Amino acid sequence: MPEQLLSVLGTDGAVKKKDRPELSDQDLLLLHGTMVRTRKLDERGMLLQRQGRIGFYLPAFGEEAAHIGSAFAAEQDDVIAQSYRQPGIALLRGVSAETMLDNCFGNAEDIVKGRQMPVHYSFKDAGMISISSPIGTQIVQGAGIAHAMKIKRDGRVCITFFGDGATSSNDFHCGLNFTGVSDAPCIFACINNQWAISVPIAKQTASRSMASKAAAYGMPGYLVDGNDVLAVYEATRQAVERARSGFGPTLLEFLTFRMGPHSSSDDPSRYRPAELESEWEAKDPIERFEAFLLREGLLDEDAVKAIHAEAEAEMSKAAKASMVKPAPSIDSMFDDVYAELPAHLAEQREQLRSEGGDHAVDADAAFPL
Ligand SMILES: Cc1ncc(C[n+]2csc(CCOP(=O)(O)OP(=O)(O)O)c2C)c(N)n1
Ligand SMILES: [Mg+2]
Repeated sequence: MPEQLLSVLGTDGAVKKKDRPELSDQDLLLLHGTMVRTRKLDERGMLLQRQGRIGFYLPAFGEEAAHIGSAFAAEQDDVIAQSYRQPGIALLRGVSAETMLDNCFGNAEDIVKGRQMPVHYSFKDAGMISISSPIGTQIVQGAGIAHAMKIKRDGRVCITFFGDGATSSNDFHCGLNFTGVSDAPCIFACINNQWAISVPIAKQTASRSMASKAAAYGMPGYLVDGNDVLAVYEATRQAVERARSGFGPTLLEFLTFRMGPHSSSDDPSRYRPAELESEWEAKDPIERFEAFLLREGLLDEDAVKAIHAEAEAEMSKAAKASMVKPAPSIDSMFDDVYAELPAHLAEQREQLRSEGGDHAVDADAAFPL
């Protein structure tokens, strides 16, 4: 029944023994550590934008359980087709905060040489697709990736993450319809944070839930408490097992709340009441998981404080390292497009070099947004 909200953790962190997923203490601490590091990375990213050091940032405040808990149920060689609001997956998969911030600065060590927007990461080596800004494109990319996995019978699965707003896109229909028919190993993970910039969920759909849409595509759908990292993990684990065993796709809806602005360019106080924000702040997924870890005796108050301080120091160090790196060389814009540079571009490159190359660029010019 999709309308039943699946949860494991009570708001006080208590968990019924029978519902507890099989995770080792080490796993539980890794999940918690990654959630805290993600929160601190986002705080640092917003700070860097407010300081005018980067042009744009987009945080995932409040959505740490929904994406990190879910990605934790996949193996490292499974593929993630994500949107711009799941930064914790890269951290979970071993990408360093410095590498992520190199993208935000668009500096010389940025993997994509400053050609992408900030927070639009490209971490192929971590099994993650390059993030696109147009809403929903990763849903069809995920469906296609899973279809290829099915043809190759390589035993892998793909999880695609998208927001509630993306369920109104053509790509949502194409991706789910196609996969409902192909039975490819794709998990459709809708992070319902109840807002698509300023559009509330009530104006997004007249459906009872996003999970209920699964019925139309011939796949199971489950509504999961997205602020409950253990429920998110367990629901995804079961969907991954189902997909890997050849039984096809699942639609998961993680109900959560975007605790921060849509991005550094947004001011949510203009369109949503402060009381709603405080209501959801009280349901903070990190605090809820910490209540569980304290109850279980896996952490005490001092250890929690130390984990937060360590994550903050990590992000500060990463930011300091990224911000002093030079911009990509201007020559690099001629790279990667043609195997052999056509004559007219070679000529333009020569002209640029003769005009001073990198020195012709004002590195202090305002960010063009
Ligand atoms: C095709 C398309 N239309 C509109 C936009 C502008 N836009 C950027 S983010 C966004 C909201 C998306 O909301 P949701 O899918 O709920 O994801 P969230 O930002 O809440 O994580 C919109 C409309 C876009 N990027 N692409
Ligand atoms: Mg949303």
